Amino acid sequence: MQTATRAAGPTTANLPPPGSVDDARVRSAARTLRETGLVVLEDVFERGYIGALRREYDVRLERHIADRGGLDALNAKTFGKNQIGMHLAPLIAPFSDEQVVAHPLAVAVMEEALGPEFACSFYHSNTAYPGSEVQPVHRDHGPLFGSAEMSIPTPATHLVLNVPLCDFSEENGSTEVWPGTHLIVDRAAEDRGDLEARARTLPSIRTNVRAGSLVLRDLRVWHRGMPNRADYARPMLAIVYARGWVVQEPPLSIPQATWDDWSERTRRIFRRNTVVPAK
Ligand SMILES: O=C(O)CCC(=O)C(=O)O
Repeated sequence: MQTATRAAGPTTANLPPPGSVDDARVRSAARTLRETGLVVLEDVFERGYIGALRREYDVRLERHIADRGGLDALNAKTFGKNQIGMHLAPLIAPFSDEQVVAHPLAVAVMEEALGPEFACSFYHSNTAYPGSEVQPVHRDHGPLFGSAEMSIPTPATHLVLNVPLCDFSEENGSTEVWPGTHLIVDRAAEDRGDLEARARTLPSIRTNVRAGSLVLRDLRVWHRGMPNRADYARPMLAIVYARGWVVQEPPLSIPQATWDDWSERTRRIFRRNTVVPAK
């Protein structure tokens, strides 16, 4: 049996100096993220790069569906009809590319939002498959404390980095989000289950973004997957980063070859995970 070792974290001193990104863009993006709960970083990748990721993703997705007995069988386990959540394990190229998991612009914004010690232990994806239906309004993480203890919002603790793998539109099921809802602390325990009704009284937007953009979202933001009426799937990578003191379990298994390919800076972000020998 192969053994797994916990990845040793490089020290902060090993991080490359900042400066490769536009500081004004970072500050502006971090402010938007803080105030609205999400920010779109446009035109980060060439379309051809996303196209190549997409082709690899489609192979994994079709295998994922087939391995689970087809779409109908899989639907018994999905959150909404044809709304497919899939982990990207094993974490190998092209999904492990540092440009994806530790893009300098996204890293700089996350450092502003989560502090320099932020870490990642969750790598997932969401696909609105053709024929998908609307999901219930939900948040991926609630306020850190209930209102009995604290009725004011805390700064962000968890962010998801979404990497759209095609142009997102209302036709193909771009996510619906409620900006500003990351700052809502429920007044009563019973409010927690009633987001659907509450959301109807609040303004929402759709994440109609071009392929090549990144979307950073506070996990507390209310949102839902939407119907895909196109004849092709609408996938996005969903990588979660959290403040350094947050424990995200279970850790990811990172193949040794992936770990060896990464810079010290990327290893530091993924330091909480388990490096496993190649099979
Ligand atoms: O795919 C989307 O647009 C959102 C999916 C989602 O929020 C979920 O599955 O929890």
